[in-house]
Amino acid sequence: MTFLPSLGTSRLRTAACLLAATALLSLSACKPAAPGAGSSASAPAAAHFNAVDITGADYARQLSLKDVDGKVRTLAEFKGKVVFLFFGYTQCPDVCPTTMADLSAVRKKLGADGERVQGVFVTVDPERDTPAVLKPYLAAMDPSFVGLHGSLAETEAAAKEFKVFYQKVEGRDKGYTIDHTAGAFVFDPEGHVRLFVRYGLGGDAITADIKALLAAPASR
Ligand SMILES: [Cu+2]
Repeated sequence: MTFLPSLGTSRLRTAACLLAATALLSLSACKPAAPGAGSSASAPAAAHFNAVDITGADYARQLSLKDVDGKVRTLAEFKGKVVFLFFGYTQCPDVCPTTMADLSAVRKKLGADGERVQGVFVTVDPERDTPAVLKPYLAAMDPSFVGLHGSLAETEAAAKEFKVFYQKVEGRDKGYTIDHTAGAFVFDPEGHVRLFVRYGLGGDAITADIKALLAAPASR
């Protein structure tokens, strides 16, 4: 099962397309603007994205957790890059590996610009996803990805800040799976949260959105 966070719609009523997007039903109506096309390149508020535009959201603003080497990492240190942040767990059978593989492919597709895209993976299964488990998992996906790990309380707080849902589901035998929000948050190079990428959006759509964010002037 997949879940979407509440999208704070009252903060998003800036364009008809955004309203359609927040309904999460008619995303195909929101075609991306070709980067540089038209005469309104200086008006980032008018940009259309494939993902859900959550610019100005009053959540997903901060994060501070340790990486797999025990170093505290914050979003602020990634300024200048587009950050693609994802909550998941390494034993996830489908959503997490697919999402991370998509992002890895997007980075390759972007060529040199891919260096300016930072994947960040926050585990919602800190008990099993120890740094020793996270490190090789992410290295195999894409060595540039940063894996973050917190205590149970820290993980809960981080998920709350991002309105991310996650819940253990006990298996029939031993072990468990975790239902969790299947989507990623994208931050622009200024460090502002801009997009929520639904699971399954696809590499091409994500690439177009990230390109637009890399090319855009400061969001405010
Ligand atoms: Cu998953």
